[in-house]
Amino acid sequence: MAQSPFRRMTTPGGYQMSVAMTNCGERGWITDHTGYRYDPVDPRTGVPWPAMPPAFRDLARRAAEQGGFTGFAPDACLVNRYEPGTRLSLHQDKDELDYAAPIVSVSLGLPATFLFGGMARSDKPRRFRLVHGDVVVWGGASRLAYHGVAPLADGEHALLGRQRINLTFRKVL
Ligand code: MD3
Ligand code: FE
Repeated sequence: MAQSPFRRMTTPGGYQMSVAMTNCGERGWITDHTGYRYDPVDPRTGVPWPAMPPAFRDLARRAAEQGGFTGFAPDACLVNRYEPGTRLSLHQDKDELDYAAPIVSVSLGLPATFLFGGMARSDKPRRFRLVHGDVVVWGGASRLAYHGVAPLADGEHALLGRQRINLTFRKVL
C-alpha cells in the first residue's frame, strides 16, 4: 500500500469506481478510459507492482487445493478497498487468459454482502455474507458467473476500522 497506494480507477465508460484498488504480483488489474487490462507496471508510479508476498501466494495455493484445484500459481493479486457506501456492480471476470484456473478471494475487515448471480446478468443473484477471514475459491462452473458486492454497511472493525479489504488471487498469464 505504501509503494502502490489505493486509488479509484476510471472505467472505459467514464465512471469513477467507488472501490479503491491496488495490486501486487507480476501483473496488476487496471482500468482506464481505454479499457480493462493486466499490466506489469503501476500506471500511477511508473514502476512494477510490489512483489506478491510468499505468504499470500502460499495461502492462495493451499486454499485452491482444498477447493479441488491443485497447483494454483497466482501471478496477480488485486486488492480492493471498500469504505461504507461503496459497492461493486454485477460483472464477470473475463480479463484472464486461463479460465481453468480458479480465483481465490480473502475477505478482511467489515462484513459485506456478496452477490452471486448466474451466467446472465439478468439472473437473480443469491446473497452471501462474507466476514473477516473468509476465504472463497471460485472455479469451474462458477468462474464466469456474474457477481458483485452490495453497498458496504457502516461499522467499525477491531483490526481494520471502517473498511473492508478484499484480496483476489488470479492466474492471468
Ligand atoms: C465469482 N471482487 O475483484 S471477491 C473482483 O469482494 C471482485 O472485492 C469482489 O469481484 C470483492 O473482481 C468479490 C470474490 C470473487 C472474485 C472473482 C470471482 C468471486 C467471483 C469470479 C467469478 C465468480
Ligand atoms: Fe469480480
